[in-house]
Amino acid sequence: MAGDTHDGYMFDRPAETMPRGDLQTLQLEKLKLMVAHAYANVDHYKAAWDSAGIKPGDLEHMEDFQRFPFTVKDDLRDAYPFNMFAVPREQITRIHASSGTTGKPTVVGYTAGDLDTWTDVMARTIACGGGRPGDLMHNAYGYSLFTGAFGYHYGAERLGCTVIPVSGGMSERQITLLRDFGPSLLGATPSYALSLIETAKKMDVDLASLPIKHAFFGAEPWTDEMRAVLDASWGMTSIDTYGLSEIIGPGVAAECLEARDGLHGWEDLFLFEIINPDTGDVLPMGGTGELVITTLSKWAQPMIRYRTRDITQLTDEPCTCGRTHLRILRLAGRSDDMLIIRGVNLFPSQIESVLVGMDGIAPHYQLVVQRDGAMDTLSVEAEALEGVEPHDYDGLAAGVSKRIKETIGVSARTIVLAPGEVPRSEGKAVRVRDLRPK
Ligand code: DLL
Repeated sequence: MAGDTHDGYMFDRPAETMPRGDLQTLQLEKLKLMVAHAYANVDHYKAAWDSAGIKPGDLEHMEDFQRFPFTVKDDLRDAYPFNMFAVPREQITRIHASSGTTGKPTVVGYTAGDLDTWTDVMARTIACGGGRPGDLMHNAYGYSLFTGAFGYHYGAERLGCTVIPVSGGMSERQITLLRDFGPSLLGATPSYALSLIETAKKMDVDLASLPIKHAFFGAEPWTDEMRAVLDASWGMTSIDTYGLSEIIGPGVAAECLEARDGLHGWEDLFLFEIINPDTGDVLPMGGTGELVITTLSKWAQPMIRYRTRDITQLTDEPCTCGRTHLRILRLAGRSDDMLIIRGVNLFPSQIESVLVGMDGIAPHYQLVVQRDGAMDTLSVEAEALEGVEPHDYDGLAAGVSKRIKETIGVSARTIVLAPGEVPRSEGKAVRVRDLRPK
C-alpha cells in the first residue's frame, strides 16, 4: 500500500543521488556517443555540423560542446515527418507529435529502448513528487498524439501504481470516478484541474474530502497563486512537472515533494544549458535565459542543443531531498508567448499572478491582444465569482486594471464577464487570443 510520502523513497536512488562530479563524467561519456550517433544517422546534423566546421571527434571536453550548433523547432518541421529519425522507421515503436496549431506538427519517435527510458524517468518523476507503489492514479491528461497521458500512464504502472486512464474531457464522469474510485494521485493540466473544481461543485462533491494526496501538474505555465487555489480546493499537494515532446515528453524535470522549490532536471539523461536568447551565449549557473536541452539517451531521435524557447534559470544548490540533480526554476512562459505591450514585456502568467485571489474575481481569464496603429494593446477578460452583482462588474474591472498597472506597469483594459463566460480548458489552456493582423 501507499505509505508515508516523506519516507525518503526514490525510484532510482543511485542515479538520483549520484555525486555531481560523477554525473558530469557520465554526461560527457553519453554525450560523445549521442553526438556520434546523430552525425552518422541524421542528415540534418551532418549538414549543420559540416557547415559549422565541427565534427563529433572535436568533442573532448564539455566546453567543446558549445561549438555545436543549436537545433530549433523549424529543423524538426523541415524534416517532417520522419527525417529526424536516426534509426530506420521499422525500429520506431511509437510516434507522438505536437498539436501544431500553426503549420506542420513536430513529430517525435521512440525506439523500444527509448520508451523504456521514458517509462523509468516517469516512474522517477512520480516518486519524486510523492507517488508510491500501491497508489491509484487518475490520469486526466489527454490520451492522443500528445505525450502527457502516455508518459504518466506507463510511468505510474512501472512505479507499481494502478492507473485509471480517464483522459481529458467529460468532466462529470471524471468527478463520478474521482468520488467512486477514490484515487490518491491525479495527473492533469492545472487549468483542467481548475475547471474540474466547478464541475465538482455543481455535482455537490467536495473534492477536498476525497483521498487525493498529490497532483502532478505541468504542460503549461501556472503560478503560485493558481497553486494555492488548486491545493486548497482539492485538499492536496501539487507537484510541478516539466517536459516537452521534442526531448521525451513529461519527465524532463520534476519538483520533489520535500522542497517543492524548483524542478530537478534528470541530468543523467538530459544535458541542460541556459543561453542568452539573442546572442546564443551560454550563461553561468543562475543566469536567466532560454533553456537548451540535449538528450543523452534517446536513440530514435537525438536532440542536440535543442532551443526550447522556455525562459528560466538553473540552480545547482543542494536540495533538502538529497537529490543531486540541478533544479530548473518554475517557468514563467515561453519566449514566443511573451507580449510586448507599449514597450513593456510580459508573460500571461504575470497577469494570472495579479488576478487570481482578487476579491470578487474567479481564477479564469483570457488575454486579448490587438493592434492600434503601431501599438499593441491588451485587454484582460476576467470573470466574476458566483454571487457578485452585475452592477459591480465595472468597479471590479477598474480594480484589476489598476492592480495590473501598479504591479506590472502595463495599461490594460479589463472586462469582467459573468461566471462561466471565459472558455474552460480540457488540456492546455488558451491564455491569449491574438487578434493582430497577420
Ligand atoms: O507539455 C509535456 C508534458 C506533459 C509536460 C505533461 C508535463 C506534463 P509539449 O506538448 O511538447 O509537451 O509542450 C512542451 O509546454 O516547452 C513548455 O513551454 C510547456 N510546459 C511544459 N511543462 C511545463 C511546466 C508537454 N511545468 C511545452 N510549466 C514546453 C510551464 C510547461 N510550461
